[in-house]
Amino acid sequence: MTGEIARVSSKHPRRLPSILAALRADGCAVLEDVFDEATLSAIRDGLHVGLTLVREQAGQAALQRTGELGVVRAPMLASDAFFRLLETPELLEIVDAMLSPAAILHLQNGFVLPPAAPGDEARFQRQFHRDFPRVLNGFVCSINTLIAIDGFTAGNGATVVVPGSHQSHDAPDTSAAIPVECDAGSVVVFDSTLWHAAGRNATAHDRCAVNQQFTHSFFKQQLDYVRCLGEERVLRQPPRTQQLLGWYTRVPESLEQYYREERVYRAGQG
Ligand SMILES: O=C(O)CCC(=O)C(=O)O
Repeated sequence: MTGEIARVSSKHPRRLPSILAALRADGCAVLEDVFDEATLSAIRDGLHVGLTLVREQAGQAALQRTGELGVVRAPMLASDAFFRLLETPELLEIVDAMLSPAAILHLQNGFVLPPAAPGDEARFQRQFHRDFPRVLNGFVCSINTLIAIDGFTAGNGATVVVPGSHQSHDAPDTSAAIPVECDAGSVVVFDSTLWHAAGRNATAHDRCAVNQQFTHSFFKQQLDYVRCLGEERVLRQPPRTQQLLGWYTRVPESLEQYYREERVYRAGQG
């Protein structure tokens, strides 16, 4: 463990080996300068549409009860800009190397972290947790790519991580946690067994981020994206995105589907 978070430019020719080495050593790294301002602005707009959509579908009371105010689940329902995030080569090469080209999207969530208010600590996002809380003998099951839509600073609630706390059965000493500060458009890449939390947003502005978690294709997704988004939306995407959304790992729902010539899952999904 190095105790510091590695920062690697997305333009660097050896960015991939550097990110992989940092993920193994510290469980976390920052890939800088991945998304441009036009993309960030489209995502920011989409997050606000998504917040309204989630509020309409789940209801304010349910969001309050589950500590999910400000969390936009399935933002692809709100804007196609979120599908484009899944086409980012600099992120896909990390998914390929850490998991496999057959990996799937476990979740894509938007986070609109508001200025701190009393009782905020109850938000799930603010409590130290692991996004994949299972340690399987060092086997990497899942990785996260957390996109800073606004710059992350210690003051606006940058994600805090405990470097080196990944792939361990024991909860770490969270006093060793450090904020991952980075510019808007950077991506915090981490092993999903790493302990982390959203920081406290002491500014007067929302801090926006998008979390994308990827797993091997034999784990269940957080949401059944094919059904949630609808087949028509999924089929409009490029093949790799269809793969990520789970199109090729659907479970046959009938004998008719099971015996169909064109299967709903592909053999050899690793
Ligand atoms: O919003 C953050 O900084 C942390 C997000 C989070 O809790 C997560 O990625 O699971």
